[in-house]
Amino acid sequence: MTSDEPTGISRRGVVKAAAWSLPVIAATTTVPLAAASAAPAASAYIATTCGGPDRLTLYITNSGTSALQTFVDVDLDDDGVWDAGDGPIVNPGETQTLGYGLMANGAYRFRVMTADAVLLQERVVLDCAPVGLRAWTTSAIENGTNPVLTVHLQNETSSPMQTYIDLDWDRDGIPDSGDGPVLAPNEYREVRYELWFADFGVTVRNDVGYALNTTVAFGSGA
Ligand SMILES: [Ca+2]
Ligand SMILES: [Ca+2]
Repeated sequence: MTSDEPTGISRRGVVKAAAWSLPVIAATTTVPLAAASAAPAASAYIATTCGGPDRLTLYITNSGTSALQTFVDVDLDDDGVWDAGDGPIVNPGETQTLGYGLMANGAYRFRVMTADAVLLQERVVLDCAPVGLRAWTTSAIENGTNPVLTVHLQNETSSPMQTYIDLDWDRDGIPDSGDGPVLAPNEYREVRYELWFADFGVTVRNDVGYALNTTVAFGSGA
């Protein structure tokens, strides 16, 4: 993995599922740790989508009548020690969706709690087939003022490949412009964009799934 590829665990709050994202409920075992207590007015589950921009998505639903502070713990390296944790406040009747990006294959543990109940504790094993496409970005300010983004594409298969590069200017999860070349077998290609936006999302995919899902910021240094 190069430094330009997404680290995968930068959690994003995904507001809307993209049209191509078809969640499949992970085939893992959920331990009902809170079974003995009163049924919590909330629930949580994890869906996996190998071909989507978020390979792991956590859904937390508050079916109660008051806002609920939740706590989300994630064990990234499956060593039994929680590595990251926070959690949203979920309003009554609301489902919060937390996307976890292009996670690498492997095992991840999640725990979702409220102040007095464990809603979910689950170990998810991700085993996604390779998409055959590697993509990364580089950026530069040319001539002192012109921001230029270069999207690098590498077809890692021996077949022609249609690619899709989507740019999301306002980072609302909905692509605002898109194109993408057809790569010859094993072709490496650079696609150049001269840009005037400071902060935007970039996704690259083929017909199998996503190779890149990241954000790019051209900072002023301030
Ligand atoms: Ca850990
Ligand atoms: Ca958009």
